[in-house]
Amino acid sequence: MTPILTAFERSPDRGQGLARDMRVRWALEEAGRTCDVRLVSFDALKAPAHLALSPFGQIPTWEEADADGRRLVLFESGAIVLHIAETSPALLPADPNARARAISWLFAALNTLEPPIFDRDMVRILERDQPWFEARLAALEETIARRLAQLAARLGQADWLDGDFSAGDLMMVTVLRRLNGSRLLAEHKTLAAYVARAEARPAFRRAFAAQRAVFDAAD
Ligand code: GTB
Repeated sequence: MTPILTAFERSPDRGQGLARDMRVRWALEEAGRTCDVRLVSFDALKAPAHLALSPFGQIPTWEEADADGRRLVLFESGAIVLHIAETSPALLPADPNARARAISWLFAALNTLEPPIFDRDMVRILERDQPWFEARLAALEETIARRLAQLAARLGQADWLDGDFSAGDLMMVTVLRRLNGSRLLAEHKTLAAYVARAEARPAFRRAFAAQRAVFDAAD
């Protein structure tokens, strides 16, 4: 069975590659693997068939069969990327300590950077008319600025966060891309260059083009 990834039938990001199937598509490209993509409408996300895959009614999900034909269903983009990375030296180093550090960066991207960065976008889209809008946005941007300064300090002049490119960098860049074009990212030239370096990878470009083609076909 070819693995199946679910993605938005019509992504609200209009093909910018910000939906969370993008990180799975990119990981697959880095690993030299393919999958089938099943597109899901917003209504179908909350229907029983999709809820059986994703308890929260979200994309992405992942279905595959192992060598014994047992079916594996995964949800949560971090778990899916880690699952793919575990079988690919292009995404996780063989050395156990380096591997554990790369996984730390993957979790840092998801748990420490992504919440305020994602919330900033959601507040700007959904809460602009609320009386708390300015204060909430300022608080989120202060948190993001602090985290970016800390991340930039650790990256220094290196190309990647810990040695070779890894799933940790992949996840971090998918999160930082939400800040492309913002003052928050531009203030850290090394981080902006880090994102651009990752976006120039052939695997990223192929994954980006594939998700973009979905949006263009639906437009
Ligand atoms: N923690 C989960 C993961 O990492 O997999 C979060 C998954 C998630 O938030 N999925 C979103 C979803 O299915 C799509 S990617 N949302 C539907 C729902 O919850 O009902 C997030 C996203 C949201 C909005 C935009 N946008 O507006 O551009 C882009 C991406």
